[in-house]
Amino acid sequence: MKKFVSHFCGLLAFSVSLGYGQTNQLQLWYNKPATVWEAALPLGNGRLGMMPDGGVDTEHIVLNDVTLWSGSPQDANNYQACTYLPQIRKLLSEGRNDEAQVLVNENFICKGPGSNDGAHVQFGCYQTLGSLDIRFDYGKSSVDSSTISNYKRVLSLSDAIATCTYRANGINYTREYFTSFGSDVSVIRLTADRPGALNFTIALSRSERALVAAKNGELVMEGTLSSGTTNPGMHYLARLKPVLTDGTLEMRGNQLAVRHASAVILYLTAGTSFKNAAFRDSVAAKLARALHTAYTVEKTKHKYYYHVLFNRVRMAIGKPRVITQPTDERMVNYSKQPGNDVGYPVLFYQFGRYLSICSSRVGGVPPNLQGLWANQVQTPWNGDYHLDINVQMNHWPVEVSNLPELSLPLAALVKGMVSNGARTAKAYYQAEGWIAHVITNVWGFTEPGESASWGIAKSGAGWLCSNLWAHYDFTRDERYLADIYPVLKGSAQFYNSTLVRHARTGWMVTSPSSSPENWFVLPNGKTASVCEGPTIDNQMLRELFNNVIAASTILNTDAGLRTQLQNRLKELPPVGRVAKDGRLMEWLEDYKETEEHHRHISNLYGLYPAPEITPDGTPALAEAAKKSLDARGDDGPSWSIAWKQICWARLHDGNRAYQLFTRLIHPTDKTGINYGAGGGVYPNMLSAGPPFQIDGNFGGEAGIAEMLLQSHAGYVELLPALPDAWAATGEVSGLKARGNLTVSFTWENGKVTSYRITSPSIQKARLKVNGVFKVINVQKS
Ligand code: FUC
Repeated sequence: MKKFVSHFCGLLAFSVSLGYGQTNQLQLWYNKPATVWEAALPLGNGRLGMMPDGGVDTEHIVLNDVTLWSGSPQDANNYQACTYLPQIRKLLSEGRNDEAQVLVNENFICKGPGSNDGAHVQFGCYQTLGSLDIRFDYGKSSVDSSTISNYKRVLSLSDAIATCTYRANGINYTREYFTSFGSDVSVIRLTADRPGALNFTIALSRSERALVAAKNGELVMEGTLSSGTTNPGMHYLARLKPVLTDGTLEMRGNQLAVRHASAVILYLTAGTSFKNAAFRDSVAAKLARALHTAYTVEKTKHKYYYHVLFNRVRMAIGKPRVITQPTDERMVNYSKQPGNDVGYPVLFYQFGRYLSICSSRVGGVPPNLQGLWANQVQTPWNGDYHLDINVQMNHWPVEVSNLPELSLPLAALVKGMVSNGARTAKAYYQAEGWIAHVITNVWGFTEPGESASWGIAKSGAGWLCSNLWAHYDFTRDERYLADIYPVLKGSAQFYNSTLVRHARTGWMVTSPSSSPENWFVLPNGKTASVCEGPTIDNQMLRELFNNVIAASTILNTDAGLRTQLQNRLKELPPVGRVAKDGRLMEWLEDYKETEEHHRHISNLYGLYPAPEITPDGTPALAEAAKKSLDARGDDGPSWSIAWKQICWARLHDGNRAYQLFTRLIHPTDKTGINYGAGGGVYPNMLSAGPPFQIDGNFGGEAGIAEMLLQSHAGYVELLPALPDAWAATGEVSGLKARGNLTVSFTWENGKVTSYRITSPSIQKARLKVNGVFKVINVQKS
């Protein structure tokens, strides 16, 4: 048992006794192969991904490269749009939103098809790299999953390694898979315990735009995606090289055949021309490096680099126990009786951390709607970056879960949007700064989407800045702040220079805008979504302006802008406004929404992620937020359920947050798009919109962290929303709080029993523990 005791700091000395070494806590495991993609196990090294299904006669492995996008950079700005702006604004100020909406649709959206059918247009689409299929030949006695024994397929979150083992015809077969954080290659090692018993063919394929050839004992697959124009799009290359201990390797057409081997290692790597003209050389170099590294060394390197990130946080709820049920059965049992398995939320939490590490890396692109795991050419919503919650939610857990460097790919993406966003600001608003609307891609798209109903929402850019600020707020890294400051400043400048005075109230508001994807009924009975100053914009603006004021003060720059923003803050609509029915208003007017249970809860932006509504600071608004949540209901896609979970955590209602979490992770097999009720997780624990969308995993993970630790209200609070089901006993170590604090604590019967807070800098911290406020001297780490 691992045990360490820190210096005394309040209450009892902090000690951790997480029994991970002895149990199989951090594993997903199954006693049968995956028969659907949503049961296959996701592996990734932040760039390459693979999802093996563990098949017995044929192993089907979906392959990914996180940079593989069709499309190309474009200018879809409508430079005439700004001439319609006065008219659109006038109609809105007169309450003729439905007419304004028609005008927006005609003249104020992007040019061309936008994101519709992304794989065939310039917007583009994140795409699967293809598949690796291994077809086994077991000799005369045919074998399939019904005639084998001892089948087990495992994903170890502790090591980011998957295995598959079974016994057939008296022979034990094993496969071990990892996408190496060492040489940046995917590795699959196959063995049989009877010499020469491995016989299989290997094929690479892709449903379009692929040339596959077997040459020099390798498989090579390459192609060029559509750019959406007559020019060629992104190039890609995948190379697979088997290394045999014995037996023979033959080339058969465009496949390889392994005969009579006892152990074979497949090395596969891939690359794309995305920001890398020399990608063929990189692929060759990575493959060569892996081939010159002993397997055990490669595996050790892989684990080492993974552990550096993964091992920072430990968590246990209840006493660790040996898990006897396969994960798919465990999920079903959990959803029936969650109280019986308090370890399952920890598995879900750590799975989220695993998914962050596997789907993004410093220097790369952020996780998209499916992280980096996609099995289609035309992925749902183009597997893009949605800015009205999804890509931001993908990053909600990374700071608190002590993976701060995984915020940086998002910061890089946003920096890359600024120049196009400045063109969009000019084309539509004749404005300073930069703006992006609801969707973006790796090509820097910032124009409004192709339909007014969703594409004109204005909160996306400011919301991205909220994520960028969070990395500073958690780490207090001033070099990083200086680096992203121009992005925050440009965003504030855009909004500040485009606000208009609201006729009835005199407040300064955005126009035109919308509350993401939601519609309302006008007094004339017509419906619209386009409006002035939706609540989310006002909450986001206050957060952004305050952050820019703070940043410019820290960096000692732009005093003039600071004063302007300080004055502007006084002219924004108030923090929140309560409607006649007690709910927090979503729009400036007390409109009724057309869809009572709409999935977005954008009027609660000020509750989470922004810190302006708190039970202690704004109790009346917190009550209104509760009413809003109750009225919207608990259902929705996983990301929506996760957002509600985290909102209840901020409202300090642990039991309600827990109820939402339990709903979020109910087992599902539904894969057809459902915007309304849905949610759930697939057998492989990836979350369902449906279809598979990774934001529910990250949102649920962030929700668990928020139930245990909060630091947004000017102090660190331990166990702010602990549900009764987790109260008995638990411990966490290595979570992060704002101010570059590392926080560890234990609890029993709902009370914190020991804690330790450290930081690299000498500082004091305000702490709320067991309901008592105190100021502590933080220990130097
Ligand atoms: C937003 C959501 C949808 C879906 C899509 C990718 O538009 O409203 O539910 O998650 O993003």
